[in-house]
Amino acid sequence: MFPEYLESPLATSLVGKAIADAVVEVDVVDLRQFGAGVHRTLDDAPFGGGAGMVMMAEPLAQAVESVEEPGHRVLFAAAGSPLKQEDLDRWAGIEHLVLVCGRYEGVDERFADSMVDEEVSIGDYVLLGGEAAALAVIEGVVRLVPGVLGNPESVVGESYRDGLLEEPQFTRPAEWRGIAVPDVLVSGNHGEIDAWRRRQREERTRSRRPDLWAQSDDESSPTT
Ligand code: 6SD
Repeated sequence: MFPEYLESPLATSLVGKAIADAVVEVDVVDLRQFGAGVHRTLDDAPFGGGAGMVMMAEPLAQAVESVEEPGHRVLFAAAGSPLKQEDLDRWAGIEHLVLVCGRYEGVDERFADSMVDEEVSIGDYVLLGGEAAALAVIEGVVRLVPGVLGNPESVVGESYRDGLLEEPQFTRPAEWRGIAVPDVLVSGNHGEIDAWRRRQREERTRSRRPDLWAQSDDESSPTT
């Protein structure tokens, strides 16, 4: 419903460069052109009553069908299954993705059931529409496309390497507003640095993401 919402993110930084270099292509479809009647209406009141409006199935169906290359269809909804890095890894290997962005209280379930392959949520909070979620997916997928990032080593789902969170990072100056960087990082001892980083990742994961920690290999190993 708001194609302009996507403009600047799609023109900025590495996503903008990937599109400019034709490494990826993103076509934005304005739902309004498929709206009903002279007002190009996209929504109607919910059957059964209740507050808010629901997006009608037919304009969404026509918008999806207007896409020339058939693709894997993803719909964003707070009630979708939680989006994971492995979904992005999988989608990065698919030639054509169709990302459907609803607004209002949601979309007619018949559209979701008959024309969508996967319904996903980018987190347990409520947005106004799917556009921000689509942008998150575009960033997460585009960075996996070969040639987009300079260094392919940084592409291996690094935040979820071994199922652990990343360690804290520091750069110059070595002392900032009276706060020094951890001594070990300026020690030059790479064995100790590696061990420190591993411990930091484990501690962070345990305290910040007990859900990830419970699934990690470390958690279940007898040495920790
Ligand atoms: C009706 C939407 C589409 C409204 C959403 C997705 C997540 N994770 N939270 N909220 C959302 C998506 C909300 O259009």
